[in-house]
Amino acid sequence: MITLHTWTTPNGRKPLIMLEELGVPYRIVPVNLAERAQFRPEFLAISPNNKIPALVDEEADGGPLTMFESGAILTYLAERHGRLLPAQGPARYQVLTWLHWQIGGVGPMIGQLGAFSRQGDNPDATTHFVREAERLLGVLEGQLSRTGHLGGDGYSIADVALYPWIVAAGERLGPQLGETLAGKASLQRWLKSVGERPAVQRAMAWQGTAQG
Ligand SMILES: N[C@@H](CCC(=O)N[C@@H](CS)C(=O)NCC(=O)O)C(=O)O
Repeated sequence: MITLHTWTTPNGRKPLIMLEELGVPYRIVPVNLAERAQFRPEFLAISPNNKIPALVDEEADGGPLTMFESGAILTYLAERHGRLLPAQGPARYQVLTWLHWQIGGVGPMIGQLGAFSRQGDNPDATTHFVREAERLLGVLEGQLSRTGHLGGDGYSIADVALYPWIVAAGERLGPQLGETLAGKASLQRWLKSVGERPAVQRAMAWQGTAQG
């Protein structure tokens, strides 16, 4: 059985989307960040970087597996179940390229923009992260106008990783990014098509309760 330690944040929803897409049995242990549960010893034993998500697979090939970092978790689940990541060739590395672009760029930059916008006391930092987020959204629009999905023609773990971040940007950063997001036709088409997937809808609806 897979146990996912997670919370209702964009990074936390990525593996939840993936598990719903796969349709495999899993249970959820909520790690309430507002209660600083990420610093409890039992969680740090699984995720020493004190960040969600983390995953434990008791039945992994070769013995029980414990891991953190959303990109590593998505790659593991995709390989284990042979889904949402081409097995080889250029198509595989395209997906991995855009997965890493999300994890190294979109997540941290939009995350920092959110933090500085909430604090509201550092306009230079806010301006810096707005510019960087706008740049990344421009790169994204270019990619999505060439390909149907982030990592190529097919829906993949790159889309799984990106979707909760774009939803969060739209919901929480309207004053900073609303116009930029609304003006990007390919991004809006992609957002609608990924958002219509039943697995995505189930994962995005999770409200932080224990499950399984
Ligand atoms: N690179 C990590 C980032 C994970 C991350 O930033 N998680 C945030 C929530 S979205 C977290 O756990 N923050 C708690 C903390 O920093 O104490 C990943 O992709 O898994």
